[in-house]
Amino acid sequence: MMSKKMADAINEQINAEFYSAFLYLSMATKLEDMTLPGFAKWMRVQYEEEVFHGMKLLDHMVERGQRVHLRDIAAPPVEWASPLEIFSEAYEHEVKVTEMINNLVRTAMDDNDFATNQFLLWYVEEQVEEEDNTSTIRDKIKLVNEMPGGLYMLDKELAARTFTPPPAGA
Ligand code: OFO
Repeated sequence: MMSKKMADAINEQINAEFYSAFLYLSMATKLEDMTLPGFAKWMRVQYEEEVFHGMKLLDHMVERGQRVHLRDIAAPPVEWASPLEIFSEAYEHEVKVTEMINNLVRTAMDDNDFATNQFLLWYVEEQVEEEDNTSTIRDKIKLVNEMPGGLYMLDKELAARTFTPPPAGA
């Protein structure tokens, strides 16, 4: 049986994942506005990933017989000065999300809630990838900013990203 404290914390995380989705969707529209369709496509895929993260938590709550409390999602920012600013902020955001996931794991461990702890390990691994993806793109932008046409090349590279939901049970 999941404790109330654990259920409240997961409900909060569901909200945080949907906020992440909104944040990245807003970043995607700003990148469209900067005429960087490949960067925007990458962010749209990131939006889909965040919705998946939220839904995976929601499904786990349902499976464990817990009530899901959907809350207001805060409005994300709409303006950034450059793609570098966007990806730096995305990386910082992911660092914060990692801390939130770590706190959830701590709560599950304190509760001796082995099922939730096991379930959360997927998110622990996912956060390694989330931080790596955003920091790698941030660093590539720094590299190519020195070269004419560099952003254009990077835009082409990022356009290739597609969303593939992990197999059921993954
Ligand atoms: Fe859901 O990992 Fe990003 O925020």
